[in-house]
Amino acid sequence: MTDTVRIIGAPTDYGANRRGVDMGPSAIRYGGLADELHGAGLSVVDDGDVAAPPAEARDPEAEAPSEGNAKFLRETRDVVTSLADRVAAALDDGETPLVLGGDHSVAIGSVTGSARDAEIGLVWFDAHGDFNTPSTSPSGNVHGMPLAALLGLGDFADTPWANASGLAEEHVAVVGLRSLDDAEREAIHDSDVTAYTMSDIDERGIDAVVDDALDVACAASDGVHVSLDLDWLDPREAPGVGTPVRGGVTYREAHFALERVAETDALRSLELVEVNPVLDEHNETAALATELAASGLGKRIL
Ligand code: B3U
Ligand code: MN
Ligand code: MN
Repeated sequence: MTDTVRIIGAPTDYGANRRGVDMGPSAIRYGGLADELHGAGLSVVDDGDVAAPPAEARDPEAEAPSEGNAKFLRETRDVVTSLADRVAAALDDGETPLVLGGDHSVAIGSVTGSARDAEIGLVWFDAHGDFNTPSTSPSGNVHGMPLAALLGLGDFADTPWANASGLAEEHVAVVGLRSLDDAEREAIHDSDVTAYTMSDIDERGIDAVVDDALDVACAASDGVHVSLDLDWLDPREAPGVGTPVRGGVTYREAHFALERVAETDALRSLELVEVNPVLDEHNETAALATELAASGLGKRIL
């Protein structure tokens, strides 16, 4: 990665089941992001936010892409399309994009932008698989679908804006799973994505699992995008997320994992998603997100 980080906010909650993640970028900035990154010896440029009109502003008459029961797909398409351009522009300018969500649907834009004219790997730290498609989703929330979208699965096979990344399943690793819908479980089994559950972490330790996940992603020739859903952590450490699931990784395990990411020297782009300040306690989840970003971007204690 490069020494200059370009922060890009994507303040959406279209894909979430609860309101509030659209304030994530502000909360993470307010939580001390620039200071943390400066402390890690990095230069920081803040590119502001992509335009994401509040859900209330949508025109119910406007024609929506017809993709099963997926909610706010048109709004999601508009945001991820401009986000992809911003991420690609940062990389073109020799900077490392740091995307702040927003719900996890924004990853469709971040990964597509990062993968433009490049072969990238992807590490997805999450309690959930995010492997639903509009037809399998029990909720219709697009934040449960971004990985399936990026891989062009199911209904997404004909959705060019959602699977423009050319991402290969063999270069994708998902880490920390503990909440999957039946159809997601099947789809993950049928794919060439490598998936690690919390049981794998319990059994083998965070170091072995993260090293294996990074090996999978680093097999791609042009670097790795890391997508960090804050619900990967246990809700005791990260209460301010939309869909908390008990039994997640600890504060120490999360830092260790991000430090390992930095050690590979393969990080191409990073994103932090699903911080919900409405549900947070004293902005602690947002502050934790800033710390983890610094670890992933190379902060060293000694
Ligand atoms: N799998 C469920 C729940 C969910 C996925 N991602 C989050 N929640 N954050 C769904 O709605 O697809
Ligand atoms: Mn997610
Ligand atoms: Mn999640």
